Amino acid sequence: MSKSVAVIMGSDSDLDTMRPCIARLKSFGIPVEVHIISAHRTPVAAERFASQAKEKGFGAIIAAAGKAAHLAGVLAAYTTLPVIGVPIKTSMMGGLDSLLSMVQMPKGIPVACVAVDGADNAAILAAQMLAISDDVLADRLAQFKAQMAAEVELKDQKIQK
Ligand code: RP5
Repeated sequence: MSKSVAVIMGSDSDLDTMRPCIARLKSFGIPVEVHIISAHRTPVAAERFASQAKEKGFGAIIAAAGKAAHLAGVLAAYTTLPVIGVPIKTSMMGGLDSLLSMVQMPKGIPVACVAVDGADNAAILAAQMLAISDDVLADRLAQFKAQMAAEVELKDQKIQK
């Protein structure tokens, strides 16, 4: 059984964007726990969750937030687990605000960050992190990549006709 991954969102309004992340993690057989925890609205819960995450058996944390998107950074402050941020698209600045809030971390507290609304890639990156010490998961990732390559090759063959 592989380690689990926590998917934390700043708001329930982030859930639809994050559904592909949750589905992808499950497709790899990774146990997932999903929570709504806000860096600003529930900061004590953010500290509590991140402080306990490693001993609870999580191998990585995915944190999705928009606007002043400090969630990933706050979680990273309280854990040695890798934290992957998903900046959520916003109506005001298209998610550039979320991206910069998330990625411009001070030296010493890194956050890995995928593209705006990059939920699927966050799941794949978390799986790759866990696969470093999980050969079964590494095989599933290899199969996933082989299938993706086969689909691209098929499309290439189709346009040759
Ligand atoms: C952030 O503000 C959330 O992560 C969300 O992306 C955004 C808007 O939140 P709501 O006002 O919809 O709860 O904290």
